[in-house]
Amino acid sequence: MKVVRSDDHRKHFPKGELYGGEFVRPFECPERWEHIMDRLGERGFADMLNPDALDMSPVRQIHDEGFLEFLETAWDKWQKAGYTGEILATCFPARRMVVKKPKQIDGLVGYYALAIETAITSGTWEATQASCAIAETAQRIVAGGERAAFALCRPPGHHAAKDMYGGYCFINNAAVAAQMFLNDGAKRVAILDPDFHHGNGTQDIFYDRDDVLFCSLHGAPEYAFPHFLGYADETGAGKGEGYNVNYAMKPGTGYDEWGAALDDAIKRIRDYSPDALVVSLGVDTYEKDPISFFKLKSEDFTDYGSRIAKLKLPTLFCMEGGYAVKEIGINTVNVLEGFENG
Ligand code: 5XA
Ligand code: ZN
Repeated sequence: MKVVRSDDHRKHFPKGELYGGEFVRPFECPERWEHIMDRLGERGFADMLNPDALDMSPVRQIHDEGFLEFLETAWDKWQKAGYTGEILATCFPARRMVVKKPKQIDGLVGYYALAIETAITSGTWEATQASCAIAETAQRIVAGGERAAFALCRPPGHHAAKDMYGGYCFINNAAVAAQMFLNDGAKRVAILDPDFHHGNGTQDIFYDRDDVLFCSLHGAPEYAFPHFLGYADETGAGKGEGYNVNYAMKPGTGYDEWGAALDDAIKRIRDYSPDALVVSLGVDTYEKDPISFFKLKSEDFTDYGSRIAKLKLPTLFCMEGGYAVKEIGINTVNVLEGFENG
């Protein structure tokens, strides 16, 4: 399986994340990428490519123009305001407030952010563009006839909505790739999101569409980030009704229950009969993940990779979350190997 990767991910490295009332070193850190690369190397994934230049046209099909302009210019505006720290939101349009786009940078940050843990720094936009270029290049590899490709995206993407960033995500890489399959002539595309967190951004983007089936397996929003989306009764709207499927699971969920949800998602994907599959590959379902509460073991990742392979679809894996840094490489590569041998 070809792997697309870029050193430019290092340009996004915020110093701090607000967690439990303290500023801590961000869980989403460059070493995650290094560990995955090391493990890919150890396991013989030698076909590694840098991405082609980013094509903004599919990105514009997915994201709001004002939002993209914000991501591109936020750092300059922040500096011009005289701030010396990293960009963090300090206020939001909460209930019964007016959701009008402000002109001043603090207001803009609150308008476009969905969570405060995600800082923007000087290199965030460049790293974000590289991450999306990785997904685009990997999509072209699969669209060109390869059975699968792995897009080692960093920063990740599945929380990024049409016009919101947060949960470490800025551009929704998986959504851009799905749109590219459609642009290439696919009639239907499925996105399977086995990351521990609900893919609220992907849901937001495709909620009223029937050309993309979205299935997300995640920690129930009563207990888990992003808290305000991801319930099982969110099933799509308008012609998208029935094409959004949420499997919200409780703290302590192990592989038996999780695997049953995966099997159901796989069945729905098979029934949908898509032309391509995009997997939002997060491995924060792992039992030792520091910010999650599922109980998957390393061997379960191999098993579920092989279950996904049974769909026999052209498949693009886009990297999302996973913070048990030591094991992130093992678990990620286990999915890919499970798929290849499945
Ligand atoms: O998949 N999403 C993540 O792993 C990010 C979660 C951020 C929680 N504050
Ligand atoms: Zn996650």
